[in-house]
Amino acid sequence: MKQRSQASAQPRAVSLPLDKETLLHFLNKMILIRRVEEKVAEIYTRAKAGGFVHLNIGEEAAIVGAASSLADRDYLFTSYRDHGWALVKGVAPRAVMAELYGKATGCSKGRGGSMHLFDSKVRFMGGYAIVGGMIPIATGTALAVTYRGTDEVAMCVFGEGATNIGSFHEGLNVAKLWQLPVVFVCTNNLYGMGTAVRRASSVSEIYRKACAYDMVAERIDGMDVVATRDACLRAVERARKDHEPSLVELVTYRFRGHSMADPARYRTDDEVRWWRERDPISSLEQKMKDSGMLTQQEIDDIEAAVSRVVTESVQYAESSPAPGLDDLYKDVYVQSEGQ
Ligand SMILES: Cc1ncc(C[n+]2csc(CCOP(=O)(O)OP(=O)(O)O)c2C)c(N)n1
Repeated sequence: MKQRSQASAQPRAVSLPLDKETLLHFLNKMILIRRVEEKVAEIYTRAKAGGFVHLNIGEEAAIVGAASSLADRDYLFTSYRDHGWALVKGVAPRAVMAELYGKATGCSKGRGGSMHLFDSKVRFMGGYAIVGGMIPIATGTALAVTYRGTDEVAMCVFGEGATNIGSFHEGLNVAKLWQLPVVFVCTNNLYGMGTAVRRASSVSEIYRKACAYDMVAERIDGMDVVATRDACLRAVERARKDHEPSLVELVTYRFRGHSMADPARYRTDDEVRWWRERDPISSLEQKMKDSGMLTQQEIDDIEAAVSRVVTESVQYAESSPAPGLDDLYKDVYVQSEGQ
């Protein structure tokens, strides 16, 4: 019988067993997410982007570690906190930025905005605003893969708040019962809006919930990109080769409020400081420097290259056209009369 709920309750220590090229790739992506998100915060404050905006700042290691365990042909589903996930799955930064601006060149043609990024070409399947709403859809995609007899994997990402929702339990049950190639990834950032996990969930170590479905589960330090990548790679391989679903809990922290509208007064300064000292980007930089794999000049070069990408993506979004009025009638389930 497969071992269940393998991890200890304690997140693991930061590790560095990979080659320089791979680690530089991770660092690059993490810095890209951070700088894009900072720019998004700025444009939102200047009222260039509408609706709600939820930032990934602080969660970059979880995102890069998990998404880099996927092959191009694999599917990725996530929540409204989706900018970083879209970028790592291969959605162009300019298409993400244009979507935030509501422009026709956005990855969802300007109709989705921040919470509904989507690009089926790179199998980035959204961007869902309903908490837990992506779980049945990702599970259904894994069922479709099984019917087709191909070897893709569906990764389904959600916050710990979603694990109290019915669809989480329905999804895990069916995934295990039908042996579907799906990896459930819970980014446990310890708060669902302003509510601490221990006040909302009878079990605050989320990975333990998988035992109800006899599912393999691990709890990982989601501030450690390498440990995250390793755990997700194990889960992806289990799904691909054995059609064995898993739940991976990534313990992480969002440095900002729930959304741009949230001043985050429900957390103490000490708590936020404790987590900021574990910033996933500076931790990786320091580890790489300490082991002689990275110089300050290399960091400066990455920052400069990322800065150019961010500037270009904003220029692209600013100069792109808004969707035309005719677009109102396109891509809807039922076309109106005469269309
Ligand atoms: C079904 C449903 N209930 C309530 C909400 C309102 N809501 C939006 S985000 C959120 C908190 C979710 O927290 P979590 O799943 O931990 O994700 P995080 O925002 O921390 O990434 C809630 C309750 C919603 N969008 N959908």
